[in-house]
Amino acid sequence: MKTISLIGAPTDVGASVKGAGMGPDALRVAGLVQALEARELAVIDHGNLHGPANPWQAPVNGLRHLNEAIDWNQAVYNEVSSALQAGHMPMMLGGDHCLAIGSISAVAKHCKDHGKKLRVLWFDAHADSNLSTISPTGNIHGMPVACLMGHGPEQLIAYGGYTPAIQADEIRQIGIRSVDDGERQFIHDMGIPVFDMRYIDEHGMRAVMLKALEGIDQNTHLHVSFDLDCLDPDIAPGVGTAVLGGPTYREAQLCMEMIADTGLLGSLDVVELNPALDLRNQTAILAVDLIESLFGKSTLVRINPKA
Ligand code: 6HN
Ligand code: MN
Ligand code: MN
Ligand code: MN
Repeated sequence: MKTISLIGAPTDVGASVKGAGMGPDALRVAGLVQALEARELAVIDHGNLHGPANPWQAPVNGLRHLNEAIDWNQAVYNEVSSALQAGHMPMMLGGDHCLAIGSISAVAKHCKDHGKKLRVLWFDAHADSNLSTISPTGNIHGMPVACLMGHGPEQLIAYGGYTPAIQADEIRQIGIRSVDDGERQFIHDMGIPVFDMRYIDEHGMRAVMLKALEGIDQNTHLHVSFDLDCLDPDIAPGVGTAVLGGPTYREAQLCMEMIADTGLLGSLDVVELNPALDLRNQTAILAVDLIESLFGKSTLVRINPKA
């Protein structure tokens, strides 16, 4: 039986909208543990990590709450690393998306040490590829992809003891529709593969997922970094930085189902849930529903999906 390690990281230090720190508990209230157990998974809920309070300060040198972000990511890095070492599948419950720096740094180090190929699927409305010099906000949740690729404050780019944590060809971004000008240039210069909403509109989600999963094999560790603001705000209003025009319920389900079919999921981040902005916890309930599909719950009537 697979064991899932739930790791709550209740902070919004990377954001400027308050509330993402309540995300882990809202997911628990929405029945995450029971839903996973119903998938015949063993679940160890490690509870919530501890870290510095959010000082709600303005950015300094283009970075808001740098020291707090460093500490939270170290805590996430440590806990995700020990889950992987124990042979468990870490599921990091955010918290804002800056925490993916610690989580994915741990996963990348694990893959490096075990000779595994890494493929990160980054579901997001945003590119999260800002630098302190180009960010319009200074919010570190807008910077994790750049940090993971070696561009960021030195304490945020080397958790695993080497830098960059990941290469451009190890990540695919899906659902993007809000990109700052500086980010656009950075993504282009780095060669990060992006399936933006226009691409999804024109090619369809199935074609996108087939492409995003191209090249994986039995030795691949799939990491899903799921920013819930990827979803259309009509179905997922409980996020801090909502952007119109995201994937529909069925498109999101198809993504999860196609990932489940690979059998290669190795780790997961669920981030940016903001219960303070949600309606009767509906975004958390939707997240749990999608996570069930990610772990193989199927609505298929056919016994052989390929038939
Ligand atoms: N997220 N591009 C904007 C910024 O402030 O850098 C928005 C970032 C949102 C980040 O949702 O994880
Ligand atoms: Mn553990
Ligand atoms: Mn994000
Ligand atoms: Mn986002």
